[in-house]
Amino acid sequence: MSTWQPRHGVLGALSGLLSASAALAAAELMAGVLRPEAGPVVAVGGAAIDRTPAAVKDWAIRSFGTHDKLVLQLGILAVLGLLAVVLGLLAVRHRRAGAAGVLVFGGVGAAAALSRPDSAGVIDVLPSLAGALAGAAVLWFLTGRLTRVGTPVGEAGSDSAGDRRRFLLAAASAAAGSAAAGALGRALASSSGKEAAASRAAVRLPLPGSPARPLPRGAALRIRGISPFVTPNADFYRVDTALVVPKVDATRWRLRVHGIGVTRPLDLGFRDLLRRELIERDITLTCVSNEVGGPYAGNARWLGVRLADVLREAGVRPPSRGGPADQLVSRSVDGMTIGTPVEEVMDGRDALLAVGMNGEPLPLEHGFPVRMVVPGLYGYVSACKWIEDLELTTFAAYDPYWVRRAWAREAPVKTQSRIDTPRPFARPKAGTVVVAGVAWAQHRGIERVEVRVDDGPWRDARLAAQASTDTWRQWSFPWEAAPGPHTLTARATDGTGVVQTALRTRTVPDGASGRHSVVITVD
Ligand SMILES: Nc1nc2c(c(=O)[nH]1)N[C@H]1C(S)=C(S)[C@@H](COP(=O)(O)O)O[C@H]1N2
Ligand SMILES: [Mo]
Repeated sequence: MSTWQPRHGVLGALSGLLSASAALAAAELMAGVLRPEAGPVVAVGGAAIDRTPAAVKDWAIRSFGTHDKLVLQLGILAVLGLLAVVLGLLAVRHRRAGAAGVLVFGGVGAAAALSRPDSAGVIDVLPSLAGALAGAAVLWFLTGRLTRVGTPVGEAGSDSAGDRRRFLLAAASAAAGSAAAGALGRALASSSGKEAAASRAAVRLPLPGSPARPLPRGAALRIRGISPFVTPNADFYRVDTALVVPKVDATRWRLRVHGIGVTRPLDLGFRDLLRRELIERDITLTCVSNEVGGPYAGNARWLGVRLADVLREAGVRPPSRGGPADQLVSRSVDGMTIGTPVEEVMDGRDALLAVGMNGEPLPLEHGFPVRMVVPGLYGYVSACKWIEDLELTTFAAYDPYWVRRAWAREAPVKTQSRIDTPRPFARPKAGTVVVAGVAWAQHRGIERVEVRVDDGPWRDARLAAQASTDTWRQWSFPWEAAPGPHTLTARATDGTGVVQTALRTRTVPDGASGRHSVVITVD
């Protein structure tokens, strides 16, 4: 081996980075052929999400919102780049150790893929394996060239300029090869979702046998800055653990219904669902990770079949009528498990197996072809997207995904109100300022919203007409604002007379409580 020179460091680091690119590209290509979910970045990211403590998950959602997944993947790439540089530097001195290091990281990717709840078994090892071999080979090859670059003139076999050219040529080939393989892998991965998109485009949603009640006049206020009564699909919040949106072909979709107390197990296809009586309902969905005043709530017009009817057809009785199962566990194609009380699903509320959202088939991100929606319960205990299995069991016998991660077994939505306008730190002019927002207490309804300015008395806001107790309700409060800094606070009272508590709690384990305040300055 030649004497070490500073530029060996630079070229070693470059070799490491090229090796990592080759590894990722080969893995993406293999994943594109087999299963996009098994690509190492997605697998490691997914495994990281699975192992994320509730508080960290919460922090990520709070800090990065819907970009949490992008941030996670960029973080993984950054760590990988750093490790690649280290391995490249190591390989300059110890070629074998460098290449072996790459293989070890391939092992980490493979283990991560195998550990995912939706793992397809050994084939999920192949992308990381292909990546590890390609990466190790590139590192081995490049650092082999490198040891000759810069050999002092006069030593046997030296041809410094020629060797450097050969190294750079090899490096450029590795880079070009990786780019090509990576692009091909990406193209294959995106075409793997084509059947799902095509089957969605082919869906003709039947008219509901039981349409949603027409919106009462005055249920949708038109106030600048307020959340619209119906959240357009494109603006509807998205919270899930899927780094790659599951692409389900509706023509091949099946839903099994089985478990204790099921006397007639069912196996339904998408057409079977569409042939049943469909009901259409306005229901507000909220996430347990929503902070007081946060954005993870949305209201949509859902179309679907009554989940209780399907369960009854399978022979299921609720616990109050002697049924042995108190928990309904829904499973998605991506391995999510969600536990819902059978009693609530069958108590007459509009629990749905939804196929439509605001007049179109479910968007892929919101669970196409079928998801659950249950009024009154947070999404993580009710709203399984990309559903494929319903199992009747007990709370004692089984803990679903989030319950194993410190969240509560049962989680009814807490009464909340949110000030949409004015925004925090706004500077409205003195005079009439319209304070407005939304309040929700699904399945109990909103009876009253009050607003307080600074430490003044609580005063009634005007409520929009109530569309249903399962939806949020808009409210407004015309305020004669005097110049200076002010704190606006809102509180709601639900249909059972319970006033939104001032007691602040964190989102873990069963949803944030407390009142939303906004600080502004009136000019
Ligand atoms: N398959 C699957 N379904 C899921 C989740 C998930 O991670 N995977 N997240 C749940 C949570 S926590 C919420 S709040 C709702 C959010 O639904 P949305 O993304 O359509 O708003 O979906 C629920 N259903
Ligand atoms: Mo959620």
